[in-house]
Amino acid sequence: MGTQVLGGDRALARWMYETMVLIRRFEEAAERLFYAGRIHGTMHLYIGQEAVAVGVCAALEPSDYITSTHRGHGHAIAKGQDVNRMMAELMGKVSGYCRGKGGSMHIADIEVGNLGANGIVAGSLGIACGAALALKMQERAQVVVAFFGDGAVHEGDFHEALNLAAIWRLPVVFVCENNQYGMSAPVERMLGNPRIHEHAHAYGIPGLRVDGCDVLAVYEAARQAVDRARQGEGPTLVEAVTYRYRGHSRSDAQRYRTREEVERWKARDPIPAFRRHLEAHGFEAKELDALEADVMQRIDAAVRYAEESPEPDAADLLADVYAE
Ligand SMILES: Cc1ncc(C[n+]2csc(CCOP(=O)(O)OP(=O)(O)O)c2C)c(N)n1
Repeated sequence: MGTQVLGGDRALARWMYETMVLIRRFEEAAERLFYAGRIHGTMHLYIGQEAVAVGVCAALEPSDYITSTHRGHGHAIAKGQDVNRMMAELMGKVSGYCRGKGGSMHIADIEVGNLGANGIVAGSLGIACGAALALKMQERAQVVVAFFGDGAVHEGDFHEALNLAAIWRLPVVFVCENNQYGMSAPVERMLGNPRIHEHAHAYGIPGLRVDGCDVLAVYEAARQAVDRARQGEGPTLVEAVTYRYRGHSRSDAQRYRTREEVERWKARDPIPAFRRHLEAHGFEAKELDALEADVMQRIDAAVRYAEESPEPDAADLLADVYAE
């Protein structure tokens, strides 16, 4: 039986499933290490939102760029970053992306086009506009995606970025991951118009709303928006409706939501849903099982790599704080 998923692009469908599973297993391992006291500071898990990072990054070329958020592990993995170096960074090891000095919220890799995660809500939008302006001035055909949460829509930066990108027709795609909450604040209580994609209309640009639990739907919307940006037609706001299964960060008692609500969203988990879709379109269960086992081995290897890597030298504490 042949596959009709993604018009028969079996390799892309496989990559999407593999990458969603890789993100999930990476974060489950990070969560275990955190509880075991092996990761310090805080951490914001992306579990539940994997279809957004993967659907969007599947629509990008390797030379395109992304900017990310405090919940950025999924974006980094979907853009092709190395899970060994990511895990080492979380554990504060010298083999990590920032030589162990950045941690969970500061993972970047210019080589694969991730201009960086950062902990400033709405920080990703302005950085994306700056990069997109540079690309436009240099007449390069690349695109920048800014990932951000619903909480960023309350910030002035969101509005300034959409306006500038619109009037300058920047090659940027704004991807809002509406996971329903900014910390403990539900989106309906924080926004006069909680239909976030409609905010695009105020700036004269298209706004799309998509099911963020459906990786193929996210991919289709992202493709439209990326094509538009690449053709010089300017920005699009994509709102992906999704949910985070874990708390805001590792210190969240989650009193603002019910267990029933979480269970309702978990019933729509994007990973088993896509697996069912693949199996209905010609993928064999044993092929997907093997793929999952391989992902688990890569994660186990990443944890070993991080554990066996040396701690940074105290003498390097102040190195790389400023660019020379
Ligand atoms: C400018 C700014 N204001 C406040 C904070 C504190 N803060 C950190 S994360 C967060 C909530 C972000 O919610 P959202 O943007 O929806 O992203 P999510 O955590 O849901 O992925 C807040 C208020 C911050 N880091 N930066």
